[in-house]
This record gives sequence, C-alpha cells and structure tokens, in this order.
Amino acid sequence: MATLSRIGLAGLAVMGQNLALNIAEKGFPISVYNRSSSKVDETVARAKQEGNLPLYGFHDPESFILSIQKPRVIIMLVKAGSPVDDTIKTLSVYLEQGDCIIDGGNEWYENTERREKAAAELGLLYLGMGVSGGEEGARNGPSLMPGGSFEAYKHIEDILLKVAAQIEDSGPCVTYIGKGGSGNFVKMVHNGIEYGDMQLISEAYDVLKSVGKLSNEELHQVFSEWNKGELLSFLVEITADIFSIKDDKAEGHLVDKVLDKTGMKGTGKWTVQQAAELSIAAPTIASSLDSRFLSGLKEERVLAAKLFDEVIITDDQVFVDKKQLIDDVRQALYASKICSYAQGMNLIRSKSEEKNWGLKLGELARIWKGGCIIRAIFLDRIKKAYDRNSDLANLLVDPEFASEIVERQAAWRRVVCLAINAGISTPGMATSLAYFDTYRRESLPANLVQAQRDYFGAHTYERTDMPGSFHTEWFKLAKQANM
Ligand code: NBP
Repeated sequence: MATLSRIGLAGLAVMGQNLALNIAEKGFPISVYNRSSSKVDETVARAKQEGNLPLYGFHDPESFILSIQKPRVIIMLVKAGSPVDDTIKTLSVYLEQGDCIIDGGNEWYENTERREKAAAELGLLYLGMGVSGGEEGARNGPSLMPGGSFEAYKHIEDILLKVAAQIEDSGPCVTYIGKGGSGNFVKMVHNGIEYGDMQLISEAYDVLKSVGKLSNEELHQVFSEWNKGELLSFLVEITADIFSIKDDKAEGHLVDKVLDKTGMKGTGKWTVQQAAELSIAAPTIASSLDSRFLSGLKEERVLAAKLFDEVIITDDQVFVDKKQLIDDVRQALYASKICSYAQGMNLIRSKSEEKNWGLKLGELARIWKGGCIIRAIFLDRIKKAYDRNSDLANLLVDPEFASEIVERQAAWRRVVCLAINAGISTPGMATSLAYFDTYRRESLPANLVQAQRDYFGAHTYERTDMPGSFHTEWFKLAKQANM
C-alpha cells in the first residue's frame, strides 16, 4: 500500500468486519487487524469481492498502526471486558500522543470511563461508541452513539456521518452523545428498550396464537399489516417475515420448531440494575428480563405444565371475536410500547442528571430512527414530543401520547383481562398498564405502606394536610382503641 490509511479497525468478527467494509465503501481507506489472522484474510477477500474496496489487512499490530495517518484513529470491535483491555495494551505500545482509540463494543460505561482516564495519561483520546444494527446495520448503515472525548469525535466525525444510516428529513443516525461513558450507557438502554419491544411483540403473538387461534399464515398477514401503520418498525417487519418461513428440515413452519428458551448477553440486565440504582421504575423492561429468565427454565416448566394443566381455564371458556382481538392487541401493543419507551427515556435522563452529561432525549430518538434494532416510525413521535418540551417529565404526559393512550385504554384493558382469564401471561403488557395506572393516579395506597413503616420502624411520615415530619405510637393507640 502506497499511502497511509485514514483509519484503522481492530477486531474482525461480525461487527468489525462489516463496519470496516462499510467505512471502505464510503471511500475512507482503512487498515484492519485481528488477533487471529484468518479473519484478516477473510475481510481482505470480502473487500476485493465487494468491489475492490480500499481495505488493507495486517497480521501484526505494529505494521497495522504504522499504516494509519496521524493523528491515528482506531476503532476496536472486540468482545467487551478484558479483550478490550488486552487490545488496548497490544495497540497502545505503537500509538503516539494525540492518537484516538474508539471502543465500538457493548461495553459497561464505567469501563469506558476508566479507560478514558488511563488513555489520557498516555496522551491518547478515547471514545466509547455504541453501535447498533447487527451485521446488516454495520455493513450498510448503523445507528452510532459515540461518547467520551469530543476532540476524538471531531477527528472521526466526517467518517461517522457517512457510514451511519441515513434518514430522509432527519439526517445521519449519529450524534456526539456526551462526555464519559454516555455513549455506552445510551446504547445499553437502547438494548433494554429492545428487550421490552421484543417481549411485547412476543406477547401479542402469544395472545393471537393461543387465544385467537391464528395460524402462522394469519400471523404473517397481521404483522405485515401492522407494519404499514403506527407500529411500523424493524422488529415488527422481521416478525412478519419469521411467520412466513417454512421448516427446511421437517413439515410446518420453522418458528414452531425453535426452542422457547431466550438467550441474552447482559445489556438488558445492566439496564434493569441501573434503573434500580437510580430509583427509576422500568417494569416493562424488567418484565422482559424476567421472562427471559423464566424461559430458561424449560425443564421445570415442562413438569409444572403437567401439574397445573387442570387449573388453567380452558379455551372454550374464553370467547373471542377474531377481528376485534387483532385490533385490540394492536392497540395494547402500541400503548404498552409508549410506557416502555417512557421508562427507558426517564432512565437516561436520570443518569444524565447524575453524571451531568447534558443528554438530549429528542436527539437520541432521532438517531434511533434508522440503522438500529429498535428503529421505528414511532421514534419520530418521541422526537417531536421532546421538541415540544425538552423538560417533559414523562412521555405519558405529552399531549399527543396522552390522547393516544386514552384512545387505546379500553382495548388494552380488554387484552390484559382476556389473557389473564385464558391463563396466558402477558407481563409486559400488564405491567405497562399497571405503570400507566399507577402514574396517572393522584392517590396511591402508599399512605398505608408509609403508616406500616412508621408503625414497626418509626420511619416517620408526612401528612396531606400540614407540613412536617410525624411519628405516631401506632401500637399504643391500637391497643387503646381495641380495648
Ligand atoms: P464478539 O463479541 O464475538 O468478539 C469477537 C472478537 O473479539 C474477535 O475479533 C476476537 O478475536 C476478539 N477477541 C476476543 Br473474543 N478476545 C480477545 C482478546 N483477548 N484480545 C483481542 N481480541 C480478542 O464479536 P462481535 O459479535 O462482532 O461483537 C463485537 C462487539 O460489538 C461486542 O462488544 C458486541 O457486544 C458488540 N455488538 C455486537 C452486535 C452483534 O450483533 N453481534 C451488535 C451490536 C454490538 P479472535 O478472532 O482472535 O478470537
């Protein structure tokens, strides 16, 4: 290679390989490196095959680093955790002051903050950049969430603006997120919201299949139809596709042969842990995580199903009008989704306040409109809600979302009640409804909980009719009252 590359990328598994090809395709000469050599050769071969893209492979870290123009920018896409530390160690030996390292993995945000500090001591700049969109997104346009050194962002901004997904009227799906580990944090919550979306869609499927008795062909039609309206999204689109796929190894549809045990890699769990840390209610996202845990207990569920078979209300006791059910489930899914996004956005805002990141929620909704797994027409409405009021306490009280929820309330309640009566669990939809019903009520039974706390622990309480902190000798008074 005669001239130096504009950028380097280390880590050539699914994400790294595809992002490197995307960068090369946009006209930025790129050097690539991977711990094991075979992936380098594979990537170079793909670059040749996909149009002689300006991508150059290196088998040793030194020649890789020396092939990049200064200040050097290197994106790492390796497994999160210690592989990132190992890669930094390997590469930083050859890096010089002013060079930038960008971690594009799903990293825990505090690891990024630790590494940013360590990099600064070596005179290096550091970014933690969430990359969403899986293999296809990385290759053709992901949603990018870079956070950390603004100077590092500026070195690579022109590249990111070109490789990110491009959305008409709202631009490339990338923005500088904020300081420290904010890029990783936002990506983590994005994944938590993704868990919620997938859970809600699976519940819609379960109700339509188990109560409405829809066939896979009908489910394909319903989800395809939904994907033309307010639910238009990547996840609804792929769901429709899944119902159309026949099994290539046996009779029937493939979806019916897939074992009902959901895997996970940890970002959903981190999201729920962070919600608890920050005292932010995120029941829809938490229910999606719990459902994954319970799905993992396949053997126990098989035994329990035998034991409890008789206590489940039988299907013939549940009367349903198919057409009405399909429409009700669509509305329940949409209303639940509003609650789930409200929780995710509130979590991001709370962390932003704690860390003084100054995150702009509307801008996050904008960069999630394309490229990423949760991309949906719905995100445009969220962006508009925060454009109308950037201090919005909760998406539920945005006037447009409020009226949409009110319109869908009856259908939402019908679906949850129907599912309960049919013995079909819909934790995402039910807990979203409970979130709404709790948030919208002026008075809650929390007065009783507070009284109990004061009774047994002298924790004190506030009163509704006068300021101050009060304690009552409940036990003594109860004794007198009951004498
Ligand atoms: P993986 O997460 O499967 O990681 C594989 C890569 O890490 C390979 O290049 C491997 O090198 C390298 N690696 C490992 Br493992 N240990 C290493 C070490 N000690 N030193 C140096 N390199 C090491 O790859 P991926 O699925 O492409 O994901 C990359 C990142 O992007 C992850 O953080 C992931 O969570 C995130 N992400 C993935 C997706 C997705 O759809 N897959 C989507 C969004 C974000 P080797 O070839 O020598 O073993």
